[in-house]
Amino acid sequence: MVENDSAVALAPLITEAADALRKARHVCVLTGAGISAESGIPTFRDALTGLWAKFRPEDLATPEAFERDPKFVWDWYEYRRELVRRAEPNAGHRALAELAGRVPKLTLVTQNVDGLHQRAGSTGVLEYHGNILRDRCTAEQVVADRSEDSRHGLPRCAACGALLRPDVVWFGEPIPRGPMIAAAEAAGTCDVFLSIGTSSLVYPAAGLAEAALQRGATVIEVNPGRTELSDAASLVLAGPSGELLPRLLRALA
Ligand code: BJW
Repeated sequence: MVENDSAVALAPLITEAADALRKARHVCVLTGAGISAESGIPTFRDALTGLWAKFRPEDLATPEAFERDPKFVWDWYEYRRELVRRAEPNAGHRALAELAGRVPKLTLVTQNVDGLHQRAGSTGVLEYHGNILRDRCTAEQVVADRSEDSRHGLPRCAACGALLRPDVVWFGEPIPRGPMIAAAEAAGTCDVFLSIGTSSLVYPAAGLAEAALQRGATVIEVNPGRTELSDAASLVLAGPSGELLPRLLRALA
């Protein structure tokens, strides 16, 4: 096979990343919207296309927006749910599921709400920002079923009739306690940290790579673009995760 220029330029970096993974006892992985881009799900900051193009995602993913206009916010989530339901995991998701079997311990933290890691075979995934396919009761704050009459208006809780919302974490809301504690523990104890397909703009998720760096871990970024993390990362693999993660896995063999 004739490799193109960027594939050749990346070869020593892939080898270096594979060496670090080979020596690692605990690998912590943080994924963001970029890993699902090759499954056809727009990244968070590219999410507003078509009818939604004139809005900013930062203005829709807030409790204030939902309070102001729940129907409008629900319409956006129903549109995105449909995209997620139709999407399939890609080679990047599958490579991470396989990587878990090749290293002594792997903790996978995802900021994504699409459930594609689980569908690719990853287990024990820490959903840092929730899951778009679940509904949560706004009164009891628990995952809930929809009442029968939800088809005629806004979705209502089958148990208590209160308004439902998507079970995701909006700006200004706390990260669910279980995933937050487990992710902090993994970032603080891993020897290799992989940051994949995230702009590293949103905290506290972006702080996980910083914690790993401070503790002396090798931090490897996989992303076709530069991010807030790129300058500090130990290694930057510049390219799409659906190509580079399978390549990294092959180099590990
Ligand atoms: C590819 C690719 C390919 C493309 N392959 N890559 C400290 C400092 C400053 C601010 C704060 C701070 N601490 C907290 C804040 C406030 C705020 C925050 O971070 N704001 C920033 C905008 C500055 N954080 C919060 O509010 C958080 N809560 C909190 O801190 O609570 C405190 C609290 C404590 C106790 C009580 C009460 C409160 C909550 C953050 C919630 C984020 N939620 C969202 C929405 C989820 C639901 C939904 O999807 O609708 O999560 S926002 C959005 O951003 C979403 C994402 O998970 C998250 C991260 O985005 P991500 O994944 O990085 O996507 P993109 O689009 O930004 O980047 C995609 C990347 O992929 C790009 O780099 C591309 O190049 C790359 N890419 N193709 C690989 N093929």
